[in-house]
Amino acid sequence: MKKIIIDTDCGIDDAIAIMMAVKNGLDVLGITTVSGNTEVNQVTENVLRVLHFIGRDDILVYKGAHKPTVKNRVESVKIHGKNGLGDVKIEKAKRREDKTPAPVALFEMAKENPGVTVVTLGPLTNIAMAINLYPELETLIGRIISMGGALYQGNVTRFAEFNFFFDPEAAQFVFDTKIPLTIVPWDPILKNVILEKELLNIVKGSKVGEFILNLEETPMTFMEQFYGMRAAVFPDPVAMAYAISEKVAKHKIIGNMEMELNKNSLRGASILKEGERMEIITEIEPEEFKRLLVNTTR
Ligand SMILES: [Ca+2]
Repeated sequence: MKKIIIDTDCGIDDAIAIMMAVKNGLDVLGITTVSGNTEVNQVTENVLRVLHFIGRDDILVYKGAHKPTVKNRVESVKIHGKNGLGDVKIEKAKRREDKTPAPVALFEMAKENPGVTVVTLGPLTNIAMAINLYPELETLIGRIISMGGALYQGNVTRFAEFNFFFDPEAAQFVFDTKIPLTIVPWDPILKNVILEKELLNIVKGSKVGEFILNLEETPMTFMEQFYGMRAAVFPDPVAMAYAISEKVAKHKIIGNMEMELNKNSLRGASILKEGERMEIITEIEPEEFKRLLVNTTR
């Protein structure tokens, strides 16, 4: 079983990604939480509840950063609702998070499992902080698979995608390390939507499936308003799907990304540059993604 650590700002699509990891047989060593889609205390609560829902109260959860590295004006993302899960209700877990802070836990898990893959579903605040505290992480982490960035079109500003926009300094900090890096940007995700009609078929007759459908209700309304179609969009699950099966990437390029850190209208944009620093997924294989989503509902 492939070992992974998940770092998440658990909103709607993070919840689906976490369930996807577990249901497709990844060995989830632990989950670290970070502010992003919602505030870190709520994020932690959401992760505990999602794990409880799928009967995995054994996976330890570690709370991480409350704020981005540099104070940054970020509008709250209405799409994720008051509780970060589109206000979908889910039973409270009977346990709390572990007392170890996320960056420390990241180091300890990587030390015990050198070569481990870290899948990041939120801003990179915890990861940057952990590497800053424990530079050995540069050789202990085998790969980071990160949902973040936009090549041509953002989802927060015209140019910037939410995760990297929320903490661009942390993203740049991670880019500047030697850890092998796979970026799953917003652009191919927006082309990999599943129409409501098809989603209904995929999730039919399953408790997890029904939960996925309820979670996707708000994003589908958002998609309808902005793109004129009721369709579900899966940013974090696509990154997780790639951790499960590389076939999910139909096309990827080798290149570099640099974060715009200046306080101008481009702040938080990820600028594509020539180089060999990272692999960037540019096209998704829809059938492979759907196969893993179907497994998630079983
Ligand atoms: Ca997320």
